[in-house]
Amino acid sequence: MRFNYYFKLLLCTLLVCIGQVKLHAQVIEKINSNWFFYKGVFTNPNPAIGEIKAVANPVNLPHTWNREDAFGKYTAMYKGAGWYFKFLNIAVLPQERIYLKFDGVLLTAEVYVNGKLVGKHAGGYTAFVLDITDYVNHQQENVIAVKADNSPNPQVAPLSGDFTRYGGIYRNVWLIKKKALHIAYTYGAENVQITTPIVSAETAQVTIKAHIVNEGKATASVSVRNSLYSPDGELLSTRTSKLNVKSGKETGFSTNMPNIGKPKLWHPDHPWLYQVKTEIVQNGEVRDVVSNAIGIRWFKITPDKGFFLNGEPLKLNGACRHQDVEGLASALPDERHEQDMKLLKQMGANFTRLAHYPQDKAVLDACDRLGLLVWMETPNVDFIDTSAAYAANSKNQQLEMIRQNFNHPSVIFWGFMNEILIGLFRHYTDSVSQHKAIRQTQILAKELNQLSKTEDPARLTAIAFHGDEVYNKYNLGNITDVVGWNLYSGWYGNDFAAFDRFIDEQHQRYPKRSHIISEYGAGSDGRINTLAPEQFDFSMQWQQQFVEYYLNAMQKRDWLAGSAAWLLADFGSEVREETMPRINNKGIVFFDRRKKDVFYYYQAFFQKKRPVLHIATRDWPDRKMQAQEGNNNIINNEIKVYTNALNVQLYCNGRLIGEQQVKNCSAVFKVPLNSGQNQLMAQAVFNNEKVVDYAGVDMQIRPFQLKQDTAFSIGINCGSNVWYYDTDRNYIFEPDKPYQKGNWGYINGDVYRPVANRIGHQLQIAQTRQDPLYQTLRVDAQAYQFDVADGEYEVTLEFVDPGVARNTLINDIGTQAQQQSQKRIFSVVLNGKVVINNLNLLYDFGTRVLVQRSFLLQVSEKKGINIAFQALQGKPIINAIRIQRR
Ligand code: GCB
Repeated sequence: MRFNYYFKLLLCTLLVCIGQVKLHAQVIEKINSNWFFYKGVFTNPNPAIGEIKAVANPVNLPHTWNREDAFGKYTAMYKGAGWYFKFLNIAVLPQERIYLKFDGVLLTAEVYVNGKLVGKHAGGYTAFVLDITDYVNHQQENVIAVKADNSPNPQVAPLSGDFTRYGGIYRNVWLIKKKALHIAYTYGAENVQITTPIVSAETAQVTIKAHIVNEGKATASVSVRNSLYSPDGELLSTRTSKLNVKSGKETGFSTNMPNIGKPKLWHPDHPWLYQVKTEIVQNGEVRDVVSNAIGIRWFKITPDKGFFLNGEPLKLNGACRHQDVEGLASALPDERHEQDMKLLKQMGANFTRLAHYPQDKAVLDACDRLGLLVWMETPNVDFIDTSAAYAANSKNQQLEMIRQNFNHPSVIFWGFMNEILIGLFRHYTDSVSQHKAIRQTQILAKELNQLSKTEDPARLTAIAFHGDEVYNKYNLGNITDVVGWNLYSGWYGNDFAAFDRFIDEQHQRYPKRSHIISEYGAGSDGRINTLAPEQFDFSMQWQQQFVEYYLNAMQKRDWLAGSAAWLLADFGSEVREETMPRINNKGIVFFDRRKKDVFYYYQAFFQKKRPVLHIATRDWPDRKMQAQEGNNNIINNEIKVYTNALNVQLYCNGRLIGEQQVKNCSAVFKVPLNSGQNQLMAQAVFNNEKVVDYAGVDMQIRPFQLKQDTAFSIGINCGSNVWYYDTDRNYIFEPDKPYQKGNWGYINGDVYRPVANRIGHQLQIAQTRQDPLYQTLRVDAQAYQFDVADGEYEVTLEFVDPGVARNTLINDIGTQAQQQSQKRIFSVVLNGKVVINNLNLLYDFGTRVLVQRSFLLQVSEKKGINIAFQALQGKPIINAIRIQRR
């Protein structure tokens, strides 16, 4: 190692001396690879490499220690300290300064170099820069040790939230060498701020403000050379300013570039980027250089006509985005960030709300380049802490966000609070502390707004509320330029039309406010499909219905600035149970970014230029259904086509099913599907261009007369309206239905609805991954009857006591349900024989534990299969039935 170091130093010195290489202004190296990670408390920040190798794991960054445990159902994810170590030689020339830049460490960080604490940072979503020059050992290998900690911390936002706070160094780390004279770092950003104080379609003035620091021993006379390049890379103008910077001091300067005539404007449809190169020159040598991509554009928002970009109205159409991906959690390579923004563009979006925290630079770079307008916010979520320390940190995060992202043309809104009163009344339980918290929230909101305006008068400020009057009551709606509403009527709340009523009322009562829909969405689980969707069933089809309603309702209202769907992709939520514990599945695409059919609805809705035609059966290609009496070969299904064309034709297996006028980007056809593979083809004309789409649906049809079915096999999702695909058994469970003679079904009983308008419950189930199958149930059935042929069958009965239906989530404002656990003791009689005697699920197994009982049964004398329930106490329940002929 030593030899290596001296050799490099010698080589550098030689090359410099003989004048073959000019002094490089700077070296910026991403140092993501070959770190070591130790989970837990480590007491020695200056260990020898041997010590670390013995106890820590080699890792590359980005890294989070919660990649797997954040998704465990019954084990808590690790929240605490984690230590990262990197051993490296740092060759430095005299007069150089060395910095470490961390793009994101969650939640707090302490950075040590060779055992000495260099600095600390609190806030998991913004970058920070540390000057490590005086800690570096030039003679030998250095140890960088970083203690990250994601323990809940009352002084650092977020304190709450429906998203997982994965710990670790989960963004890039940079080693930066600068000359003594260079552009200063302020709040984790290079201090160059570029604005366009004069801007129109005719002319634009670019103003550059920067701070230069002189860490050399003598006053430096400096030229700051700014060069402006056109989107094609042509040098448009150069301006040089001269100034003196005293030793150890920072000096600011400002310059206006010559106006650009008829600038190429930045717009989602043509995101032209100009470049500004800022060079610090001393004695003819470039000491530092920073380049920024900028966009020439202007915007405003009005309460009655919405958002305007470059003088033209533009409805903001888009989706929110969280930063995690299946398999990687929050530790994403840059490419993944960019790919998400591309997905949004492909969807036809022009807008994204980065929820609920500042996101990676790669996201913003992509938004600038691709043309997406951005709402960025700091993570004050659900409630705040009333301490001065919390407020100070919160303001610091706001400043860091603004400074670090100031030059991105994509950013239009600075936000700072999400649903900030939703958790307040739960967190603060007595009226005195509630009062104080409300007061403090008002003060902090005003301060954050003021700070954002002072830092950046050209941007708009934004805040997001949940659909509750409480924000008006406490005057939080008059602070920011834009008020965002997160509205979920038809999901948490009961009816879709409540959305229209709520937002119209807000508009009427507060005609001077500019409103935007900052969230709306419904959950969907790829395993759940249905022909009869209903609220909160997590079917792909209810989500589609929800989105179809909302998009149309929002589009109609001119005064509404726009909307951001909740949200682009499914994401990790440490607090959530539902059908996919630890995952919020309201995504337009899945957690792994596979597209849901609803993606194409957005595309059809937003995309005006290119044709979109999509048969919405991809979410549900494999179907298994029960034939109706009298027709064993064909089942009618409603099939939807999403398109932006005016008319569409649908063919099934070569036969024209019909032609329809498209309404609201959708056409629904009643399609007779055969047993086996069905080929669907949709055809439309868009702007004289013929477009087609093909999709396949595989249909298994069970004959109505079950006696004819010699390979009888069935799974029943008792008390449910949905088909459920069990991914472990690779098997489809069908929705419940009443008994029909010759066929199968329940006799009496009810669907379990602990809360009005909700089918089943949303709590996780032990000993299975198939939670949704067991969250719905039939209560108090007298029996199930199957009129099957004689023979041998295996009958499996599955029971899960639902326990107490409780409201686990702050966000779930639809219900405040609490239901008592019910004691139930019952027996099951299979074809006249008691096979389960006095089953007491609660007592014998506990709540929400899967209990499976399987029996072999000889069916004779054409009696079929009868499963009867006999209650000793309470009402019997059944969650799933599986019968297989042997
Ligand atoms: C909200 C929150 C968001 C949640 C979402 C939901 O209103 O702002 O953080 O994830 O609802 O899915 O409930």
